[in-house]
Amino acid sequence: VQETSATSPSGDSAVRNALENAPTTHARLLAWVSEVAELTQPDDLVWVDGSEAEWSRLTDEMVEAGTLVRLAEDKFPNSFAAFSDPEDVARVEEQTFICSTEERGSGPTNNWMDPEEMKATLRGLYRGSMHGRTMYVIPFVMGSLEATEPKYGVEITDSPYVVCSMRIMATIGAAVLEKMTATDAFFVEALHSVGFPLDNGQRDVPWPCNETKYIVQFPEDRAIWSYGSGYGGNALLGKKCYALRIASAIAHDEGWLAEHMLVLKMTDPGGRVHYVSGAFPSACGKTNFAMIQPTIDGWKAEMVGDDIAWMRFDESGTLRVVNPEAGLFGVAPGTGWSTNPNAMRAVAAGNTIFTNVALTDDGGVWWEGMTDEVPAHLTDWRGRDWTPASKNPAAHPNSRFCTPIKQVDILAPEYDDPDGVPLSAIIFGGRRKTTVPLVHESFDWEHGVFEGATLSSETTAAASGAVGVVRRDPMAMLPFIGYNAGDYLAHWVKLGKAHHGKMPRIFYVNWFRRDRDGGFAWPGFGENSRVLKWIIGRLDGEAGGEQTPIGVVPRPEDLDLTGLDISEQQLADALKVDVEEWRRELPGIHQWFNVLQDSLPPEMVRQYHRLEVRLEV
Ligand code: GTP
Ligand code: SPV
Ligand code: MN
Repeated sequence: VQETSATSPSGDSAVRNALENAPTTHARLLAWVSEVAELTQPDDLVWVDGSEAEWSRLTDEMVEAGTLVRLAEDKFPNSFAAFSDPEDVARVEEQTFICSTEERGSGPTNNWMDPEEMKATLRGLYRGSMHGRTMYVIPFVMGSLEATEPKYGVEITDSPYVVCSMRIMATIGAAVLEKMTATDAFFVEALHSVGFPLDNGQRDVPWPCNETKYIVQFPEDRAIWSYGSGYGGNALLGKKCYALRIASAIAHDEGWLAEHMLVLKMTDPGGRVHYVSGAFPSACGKTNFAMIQPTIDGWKAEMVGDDIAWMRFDESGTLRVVNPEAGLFGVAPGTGWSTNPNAMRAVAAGNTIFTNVALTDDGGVWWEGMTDEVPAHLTDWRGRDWTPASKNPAAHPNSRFCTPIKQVDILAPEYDDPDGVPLSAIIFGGRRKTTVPLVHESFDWEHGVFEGATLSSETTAAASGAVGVVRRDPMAMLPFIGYNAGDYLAHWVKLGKAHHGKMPRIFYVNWFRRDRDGGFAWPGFGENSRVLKWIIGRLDGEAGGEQTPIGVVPRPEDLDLTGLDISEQQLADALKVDVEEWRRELPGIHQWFNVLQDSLPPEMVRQYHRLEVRLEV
């Protein structure tokens, strides 16, 4: 991509006009928007109002431009499919930076560059990067606009796909801008450009992006600068960049937690309610667990959130949790009528943007695992003819559906309560073929934090790079901690001490263990409700279990297996704690702790030694 020369006069005056007629008097916002326009040289500037009319206009324009395909109205009303550049399909962790002033502030697990140096590099890339395009200004709030201190942001982007996706994922537009202006509120500056300027008269491509990509957080400025990618967490900046990386840094300063967690409400047959959260790495089952369809009698599950949780203590010291998002950006493959009917109903209600799924010949979408029956012919995510004989999957493994949360019919009515819901249990989980049993309970908070700190999982297609490699992913936050990872673990330890006796109990699950034949040992999905019942039984002092070196594990008789088709052998494979396997786990944990060096909290070293003792090494 070449640097472009001077902007066209019409562009200049259109932008000036939009600035003069801005729907806000927020001084910092106006100054920032004109500064960015000056730098990026867009042809036009639009203040996004979040209206239905605006959505229609933008989706029409994107259909016209070939960015979106309109789906059949009778199947997926007001819904669209987008297809990204094949080089822009997932988060780019190797190009994601935490640019704190001191390198230590970013910690050993994040990429770091001096903030001034990074800003100079990025200014060079942003110079003229919106030429030939419209610059959109999206006021948004993460969490409730009615919160005591609403968490505002403004995303500037040159991607209409981002505008429409942000409209689903967050509360955006005129009402947000009005309140932000009236209270002269602080907002997080979130700048995004696809990095594909157009020369005068140059034809656009369906999915503009740039080979050079940077996803940069400046935690001290509470600012985000993203360049070169149009996909998901790289570009919808309210999500990972704000609600996790920037928010975790704010939370560290203010004594709360911003986590990569689902939140689920369970009501037992007696009407008792428990809220639980689950931290599983990307593409490891949060959305599915959040939308679980219980297979056990009398239990009801409702969803509060499927990806991000903000957890704060109320005056009584109870940990309460809020889902800051307004939509789902869910993994499509594996989501089907048998595995996750609640998600299928939500997307079938329409108003959805699918990205990198396959198209059916009758204007619908399909992906691996959606239906048991595989269509005889599809157009795959790269626009090629596809049949069941084709070698490649029809949908990209990280293809996604972007759907308003309100379309989830099992949504808990209190899902958007600004005060959140009280949390009873935290469940860590990873994707491991071996070693980690179906479920166990940690001994106490500190041990639970150790279990979260040493969480391991096989990498997935949610990030670019190798898939299936076991890595440590503390609290499922490895790519999302906005500051030093050792300090992050210390923050968890500290909160447990400060709120001793009031913290949620900590559990650990693995839906992905293999049996001796190589298949999944546990059927998963709705059957995970049996595990939830055991967890809640532990909270209520009703469920038994066996002490093992890693924690308390249910014996087969401790689980409600009524009506479940599972062999004794498979169940044993799922629940087994093999001391030898766990001994082999130690070097990996040791190596990971070495990475953290002097920022590793002493409590984690102590827990490591206790595990060694219990494993008799
Ligand atoms: P992100 O949105 O990337 O953070 O992912 P997520 O944690 O929400 O993952 P999601 O629920 O979308 O699941 C990812 C993949 O795991 C999908 O292909 C699911 O079908 C699969 N999956 C989810 N739950 C289970 C389970 O209980 N058993 C098995 N075998 N697979 C599961
Ligand atoms: C994840 O990777 O954890 C996601 C998808 O939830 S993205 O928003 O692209 O980061
Ligand atoms: Mn996620």
